[in-house]
Amino acid sequence: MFEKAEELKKLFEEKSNQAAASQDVEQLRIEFLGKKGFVTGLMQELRNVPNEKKKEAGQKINELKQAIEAQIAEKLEEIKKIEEQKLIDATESYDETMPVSVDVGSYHPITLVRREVESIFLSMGFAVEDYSEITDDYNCFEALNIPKHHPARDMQDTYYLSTNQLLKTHTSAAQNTILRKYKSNLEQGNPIRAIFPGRCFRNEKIDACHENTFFQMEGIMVDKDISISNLIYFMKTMLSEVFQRDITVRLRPGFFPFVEPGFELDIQCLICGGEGCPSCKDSGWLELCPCGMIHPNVLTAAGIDPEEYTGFAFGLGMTRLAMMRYGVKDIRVFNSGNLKDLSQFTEKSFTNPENESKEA
Ligand code: FA5
Repeated sequence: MFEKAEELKKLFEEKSNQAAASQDVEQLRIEFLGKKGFVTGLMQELRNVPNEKKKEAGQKINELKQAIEAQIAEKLEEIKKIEEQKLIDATESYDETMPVSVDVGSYHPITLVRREVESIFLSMGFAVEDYSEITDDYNCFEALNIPKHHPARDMQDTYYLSTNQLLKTHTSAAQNTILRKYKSNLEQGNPIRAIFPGRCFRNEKIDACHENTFFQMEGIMVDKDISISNLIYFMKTMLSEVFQRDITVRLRPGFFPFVEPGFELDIQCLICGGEGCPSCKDSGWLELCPCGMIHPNVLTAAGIDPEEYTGFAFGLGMTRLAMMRYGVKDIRVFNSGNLKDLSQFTEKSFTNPENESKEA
């Protein structure tokens, strides 16, 4: 019995030295420790050992079993390390400097226009703010001087949620929050200047210039003595920077409960040159950027004294601006997800430089 245990120990060591993969070790485990394995067989032989030797023999078999278990664990650990190293070596043979054969991708045209407008306003000292797409009745309407049951609500067919919230119909919904956020500027003698782009949702009848999901960019400026001249200056600067050429605009009275006076700023349609086409609903003009002087009630709702401060606000239709900027005839292109159309507007410099140098 004792000699047999020693022989098995040696046999296991020999076989274990030859094992090169984890499957080999598993095979060994079954061969020695499995139900029909050598060690199990040895245990069964215990019953033939005389009583006075049984205890010692039992201990010997237990020691053998524990030694084999420990060696199996050690061997598995050793093999695992070797296999990991093999994987690392294989990975290192991958050449990460190899040129990629496809273009990286492209920005959505709305993103391009948004960035352009943002950088224009950033250079004029405006902060860029973000605001959620889900808001509530107070922020979207009441804080903007549009009480419940006011007919002006009909102009924006709203998606209400079952949570008493709603999808914001215009970026003006952030006015109250942003005015409150920057109110302390005024106390320190500085103006409030912020723009806040965002996605808006309305239950619209969709056509070449109307979407149910579109982008606007709101802008506000509040200080002492802000007037319509300031508003017109900023609108003119923004449009001439975006288009980099003379464009025809018109300013006409417009009604929005949150501004007084209010204006509609229209751009002459750049698709048809003002002759009339489906993109401008045959009018030759496209409503682009309504604006006006912030209503005293809106300032009051944000805790700003309208006797002391005045301000302007505008709501730029960014999706329509992108239509005019890139000559896109139909607004539906922007939400189409069609990469063939949408990838055309990205600057060449955004494509993979490796491929460009190959093409050159
Ligand atoms: C508003 O949304 C006001 N909140 C704008 C405003 C802000 C006025 C601050 C005064 C002061 P309006 O509903 O007209 O206004 O939308 C503003 C612009 O968003 C429109 O001129 C148009 O360019 C764009 N727009 C509106 N509805 C759609 C639509 N369904 N699809 C695409 N663009 C739209």
